[in-house]
Amino acid sequence: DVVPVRRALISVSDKSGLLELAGALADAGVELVSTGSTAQTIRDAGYAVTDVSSVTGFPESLDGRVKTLHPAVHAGLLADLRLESHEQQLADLGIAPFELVVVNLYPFVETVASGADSATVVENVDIGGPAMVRASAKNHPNVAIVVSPSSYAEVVEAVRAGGTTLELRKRLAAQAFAHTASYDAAVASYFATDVVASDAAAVADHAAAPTVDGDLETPGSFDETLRIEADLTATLRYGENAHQAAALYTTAGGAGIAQATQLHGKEMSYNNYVDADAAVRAAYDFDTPAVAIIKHANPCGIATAPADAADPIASAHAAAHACDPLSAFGGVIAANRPVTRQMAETVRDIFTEVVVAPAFDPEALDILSQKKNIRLLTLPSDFALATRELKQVSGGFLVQDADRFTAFDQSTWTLVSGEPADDATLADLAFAWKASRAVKSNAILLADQGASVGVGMGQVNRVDSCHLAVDRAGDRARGSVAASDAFFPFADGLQVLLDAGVRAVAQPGGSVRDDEVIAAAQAAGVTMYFTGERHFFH
Ligand code: 93A
Repeated sequence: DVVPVRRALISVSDKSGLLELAGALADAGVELVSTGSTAQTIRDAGYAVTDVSSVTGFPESLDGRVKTLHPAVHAGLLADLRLESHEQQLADLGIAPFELVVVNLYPFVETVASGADSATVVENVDIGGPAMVRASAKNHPNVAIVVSPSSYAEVVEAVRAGGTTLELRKRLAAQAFAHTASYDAAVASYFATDVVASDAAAVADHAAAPTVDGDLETPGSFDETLRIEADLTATLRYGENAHQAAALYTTAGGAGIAQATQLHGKEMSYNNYVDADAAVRAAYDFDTPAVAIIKHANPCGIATAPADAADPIASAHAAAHACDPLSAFGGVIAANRPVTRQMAETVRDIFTEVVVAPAFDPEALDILSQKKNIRLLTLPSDFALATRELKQVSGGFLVQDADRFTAFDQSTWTLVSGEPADDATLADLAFAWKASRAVKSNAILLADQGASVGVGMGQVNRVDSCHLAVDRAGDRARGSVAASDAFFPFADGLQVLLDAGVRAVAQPGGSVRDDEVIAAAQAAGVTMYFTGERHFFH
């Protein structure tokens, strides 16, 4: 099922990586056929290229609207050469087949986002490109279709090795159909609004992702006008779901996940960015080496390392993973220290979407790069957690200071039940309290020895979160410590934790029924502190 590549059709709006690709294909003896400015770019670099107009015998016409829409191209894309009749017909027609097609489409989303008028937007609806992409993807037994520069290296490698495999062509075809589907979804959503009257609204919609600019950095002060300044950095394959178009915007001078450098792996998805951000936020809450593993924006494990650990970040990862190995499958991992060889050797054997860290030791990078799909990201050297957060509501934005611990100093906690905790228990409570901040409300986090052992998240009542945390912890609930992101409104949730055998609890306090809650802790002889500060996270 290996198809050697003799002839390639290249037609790209995004020319990044084009010359490396064209050079490698030319060196491998592949004939290049190309459209207008793509052909020009290749030719200018000194490689031989055939103009598509000499293949079609028809000039590129109607301002480029008709370039590749011609049987001489499409028969070459759609012929199924496993069939003698197709091979014969191509020969009779004097048409040569393509074994490789590289297309990326007119930048529709970027054109909308730029505020262009509707005529320009409409002109950027690509017709010929998707036709080639879909034809080639349909004909994947014969043709490899590439829609993203991130696939160039892999395809060049296959060409050099003698041809593309069916496995590769099918995978590329799946990407290709997803790509045209999300492209058409973006076009449809643009047309669904009144194209003529609502250009401005469409631009505003597409600018809805950015964060706050530097004008809002002073805590507690809010400017008269919120100026959003963010640049379109990438269109993503799709949003939270495949039918949602999506893009990444970055703020000038920002130093966060949006500015991370990708060292390896598939393109970052919308959900990858959301989870990577949550993972980084959780891991960087700790000054000591820490790892957070996130799924659907919630932690399935957060851990620090024992003081005497030989390889602290590897220990922290192992402990975070042990919290909930089932959920960690397909997770996003953030480390607040460079990833070591030992950590990489463990991660290698666990299906993981993303690893983000300040750096990777060279051996760690070697090990993890052998996994084709895992995305490896390094944070900018001046990385800093956001100080202001912005959330879109219909018709406007909410802005708030990022959640910071002001009640982290345990000297400000109030002992309301049981004996004062010993140093080890206090350290565990401090860890649990901090870690609970990364858990969506209602959050209950059980911890032991600087690592989460059970997390109850995102429930609409605190009792369910308590049950979830205890169930996840299993045997490890007994003797663990618990943190709750907000007060217990009744004693029932706390009772679930007490029945499971937790040895100490930290919670904000402040319920009108605090007396009942304290009485339950006292009856169980369990140490409980009020921190005086709530950490809802929605
Ligand atoms: O205007 S089109 O819809 N009609 C076509 O026949 C056609 N063929 C390729 N757009 C068409 N393309 C697109 O042109 C490709 O998808 C690619 O994005 C772009 C490359 O054009 P150039 O090589 O001139 O930059």
